Amino acid sequence: MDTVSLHLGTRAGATGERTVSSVCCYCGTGCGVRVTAQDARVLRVEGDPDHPANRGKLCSKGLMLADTVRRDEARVLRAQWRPERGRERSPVPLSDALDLAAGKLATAIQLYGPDSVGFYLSGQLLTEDYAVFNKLARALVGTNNIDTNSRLCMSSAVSGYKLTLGADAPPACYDDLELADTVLIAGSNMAYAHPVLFRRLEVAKAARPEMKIIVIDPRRTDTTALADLHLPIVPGTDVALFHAMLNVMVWDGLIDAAYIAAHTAGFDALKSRVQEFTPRAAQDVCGVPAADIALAARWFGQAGAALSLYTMGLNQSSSGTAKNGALINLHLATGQIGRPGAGPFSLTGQPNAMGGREAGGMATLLPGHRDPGISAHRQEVAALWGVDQLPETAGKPALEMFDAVLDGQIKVLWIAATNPAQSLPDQAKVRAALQRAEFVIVQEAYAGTETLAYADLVLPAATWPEKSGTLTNSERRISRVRSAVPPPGDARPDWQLAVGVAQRLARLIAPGKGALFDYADESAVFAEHARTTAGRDLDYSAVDYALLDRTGPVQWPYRDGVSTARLYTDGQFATADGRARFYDTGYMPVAEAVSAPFPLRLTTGRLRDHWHTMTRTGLSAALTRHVEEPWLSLHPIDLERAKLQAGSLARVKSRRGSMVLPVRADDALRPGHVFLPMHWGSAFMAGLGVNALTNPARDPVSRQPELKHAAVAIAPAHLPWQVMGWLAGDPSVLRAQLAPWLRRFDYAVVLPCAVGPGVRLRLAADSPPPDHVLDALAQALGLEKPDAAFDDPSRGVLRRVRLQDGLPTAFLLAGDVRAHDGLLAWAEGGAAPASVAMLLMGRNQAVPRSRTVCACVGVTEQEILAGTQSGLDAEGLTAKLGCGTGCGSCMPEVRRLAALHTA
Ligand SMILES: Nc1nc2c(c(=O)[nH]1)N[C@H]1C(S)=C(S)[C@@H](COP(=O)(O)OP(=O)(O)OC[C@H]3O[C@@H](n4cnc5c(=O)[nH]c(N)nc54)[C@H](O)[C@@H]3O)O[C@H]1N2
Ligand SMILES: Nc1nc2c(c(=O)[nH]1)N[C@H]1C(S)=C(S)[C@@H](COP(=O)(O)OP(=O)(O)OC[C@H]3O[C@@H](n4cnc5c(=O)[nH]c(N)nc54)[C@H](O)[C@@H]3O)O[C@H]1N2
Ligand code: SF4
Ligand SMILES: [Mo]
Repeated sequence: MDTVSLHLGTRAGATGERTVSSVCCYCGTGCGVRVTAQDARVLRVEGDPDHPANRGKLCSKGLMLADTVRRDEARVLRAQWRPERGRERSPVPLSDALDLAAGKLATAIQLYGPDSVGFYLSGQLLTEDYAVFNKLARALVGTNNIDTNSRLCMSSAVSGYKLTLGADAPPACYDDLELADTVLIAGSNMAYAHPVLFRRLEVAKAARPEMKIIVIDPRRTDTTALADLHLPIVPGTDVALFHAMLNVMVWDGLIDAAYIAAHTAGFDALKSRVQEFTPRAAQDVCGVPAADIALAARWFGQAGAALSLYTMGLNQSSSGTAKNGALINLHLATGQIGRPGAGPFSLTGQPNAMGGREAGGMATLLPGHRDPGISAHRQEVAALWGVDQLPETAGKPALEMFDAVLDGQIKVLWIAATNPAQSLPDQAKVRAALQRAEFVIVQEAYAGTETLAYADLVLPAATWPEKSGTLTNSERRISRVRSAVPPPGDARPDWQLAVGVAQRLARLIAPGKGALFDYADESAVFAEHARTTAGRDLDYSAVDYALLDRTGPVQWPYRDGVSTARLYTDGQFATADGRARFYDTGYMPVAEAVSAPFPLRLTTGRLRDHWHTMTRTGLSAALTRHVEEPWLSLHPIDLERAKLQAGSLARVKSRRGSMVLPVRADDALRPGHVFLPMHWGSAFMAGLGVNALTNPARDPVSRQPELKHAAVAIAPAHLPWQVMGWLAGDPSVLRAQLAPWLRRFDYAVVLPCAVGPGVRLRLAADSPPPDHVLDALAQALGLEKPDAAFDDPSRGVLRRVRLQDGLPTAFLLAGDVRAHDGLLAWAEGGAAPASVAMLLMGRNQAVPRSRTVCACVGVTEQEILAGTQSGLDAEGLTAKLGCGTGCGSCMPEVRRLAALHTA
């Protein structure tokens, strides 16, 4: 009985509080959460002990979810429209906005045909959202131009699975993390990106230390801290490495000939291909010792059960499909699939990238794992939807879609739940396309995103925890997302906005088709979608909301009332003859050669506490503390070679763009390699953000771009005139207010504060600006009439502070920033200085605040280092300081810091 009431989702308490079972809105782990709300307020978010994905655990991002729920100006609360470019947008009633969208679509379809419309969606939509958008695009508009940011994320995993196993389905499940004897983690920093799964692996490894963990990553990440063997390969060389591992397995007799004979095809060709990939040959290509490659092969080949976990280090590559295929080859050759603890397990990035793949939410997919290029599949879907036919012309994948916008083929672009003006590679081109489009619709939940700047029409979207629907996590598990509070303002769930436009558009272009979008509620959308899976590899046609309420989350395929934990247990694959295919592929180097004048390799990726373009995590001070600002990290040798000091500003350039930011020394990188976090874009800094630099070259099969590799150059940026400002208040309001300053300097950032609500402003220029600019700057921070000042405008120096009740509420240091740390310490609640004037002159000694390592408990690096100096190990630190006792996401770092001192 208990489980019934739990899974039903909502439980009311005495004080008007209610608790709703739902799922975290971030990564593809798909952790269950319990959201407690009162009226429209979310009071707290906790891990759901009954959810099989996380059994109550959450990472720092999940634990801080309540911090990021907003109902004010941080959100898009109303529809907005600008009748002409260059004008400001103004609010319009939602129904007018839906009319406008329908009108624009109808005109484009009538004048230029259905393929003049493009939909660019997101792996963060719910399955119901995809289902409606997909039907709208293909069955009503009549175009296959519907793609998602999964093209930047999972599409190489999709093609890898389909070309080998026959269907886009991860064959393993989370329980395999405990059952594996060897775990191969390739191109995944799961300590940061899938922390709750990583925690499970840490526990498993502690319980069974003989478990072997191999990590393949060019960087020494926190994930490598758990590794018995780390292979820091040169980026892009994974295929050579996997082939060499197979070479060793063949020589050592570690392959499973019986399995190969019974269940696969194509081994002989692959076997002769890998002959040339000796460990020695691979050592030269991959930059890791031949002996380590051989050791990895043996650990894998000799394991009772071998599990691979892999993500963007494989997928985001111009050979992403080949990397996936070459890794899956290892499993097929050794029969390490379809058994407990074994299998090639692609972890999904976004919460519902899987649901999108199921619902056909990509140009190259149709609902129920069908293919728009196959006429029988189009016919089946048309029949299920009750239309005569679906469009034949191939749809455009993400980057091709933006190319088509740029060359004028696509006129109307509808963007939902993604921020392409930050996340797509080669931003200069992306921005040009957005500028060129005739009409851009942006359906967005949070205010101030990079992409909103290009919107002609903004549709206000509801978001977590307002939305209701389903999603599928990495282990094929379908969970209910339940709304805990109503959406604010005019915001509506994404599927409802799509229905609103679809019904209006039908009236304009195909009156009979309005009925296609008559859904009573989201459960009706799900029911229609679930029917498209009947008889397919992923069959969950028997699943509906009532069943999910009764039983809790289920794993597809779901047949005869039973979830399927693992696929291919009988050795029958989803191909016509039931045999899996070896992927016979050569090794191709990265698309962009690294040579003068771009001698360094740039790779990009994630930080622990930020999510993508930070629209949500940037609202939580606690999540900002781990890493407060964007920097470029380089190996100390490269830093020296470039004549740079840690903390100084550098200009980094690629063939496509450049940016200025501070540098850091990081010996976790290989010499010649630099790393940039993906999170900060032009909403936070001068220029076009990290993707100003990245390469749009893409995989020939999956069309996924090589976001993990670009050739760059770096040089000191001589910008001696510096500004540091700080202002208390709501960060989203202040960021909007200060945004114009980002466009006036080579280096400029406006960042959320890590302590208390507010923003920090930093600017740099080669010489002081004229007086009127200094005045404007002071005015922007509300410091025209400061409470204390020490100025010397002739040298471009302003030092000003505004006080309230004896505490700073704003300060500005221009031309002389020595007082910064002291002022910030005071502003953040430190003791008042004996003399404000002395402080402004920078005569007070202040220790800069130490970086926070543990976001949950608020333990700093300095406290941890002091603890290790007094002889504490990681466990001792946890006991004394409490770090790691919240979500535990910081434990790899705590262990690393502890080891650093004892080493
Ligand atoms: N904290 C946090 N978690 C997230 C997200 C987030 O934004 N923040 N986003 C979610 C999403 S959508 C995704 S897709 C996942 C991504 O999860 P991950 O893929 O784990 O994260 P990344 O940091 O993008 O890249 C992983 C690693 O690939 C390595 N790498 C680079 N080039 C190569 C290569 O050629 N070969 C190999 N073997 N490795 C290489 C990088 O050094 C990096 O450490 O994270 C999800 N979880
Ligand atoms: N250089 C570099 N670039 C990368 C990557 C990389 O590793 N390196 N990784 C790539 C990958 S794997 C991914 S997945 C992408 C992610 O890139 P994006 O998808 O662009 O990133 P997000 O910030 O998650 O964007 C989601 C947007 O949807 C809004 N939103 C939130 N909830 C809702 C909702 O319910 N409805 C609607 N309509 N909007 C909502 C958010 O405010 C936000 O603006 O970035 C890619 N870009
Ligand atoms: S691991 Fe963290 S971000 Fe991912 S679903 Fe769980 S709580 Fe959310
Ligand atoms: Mo992703």
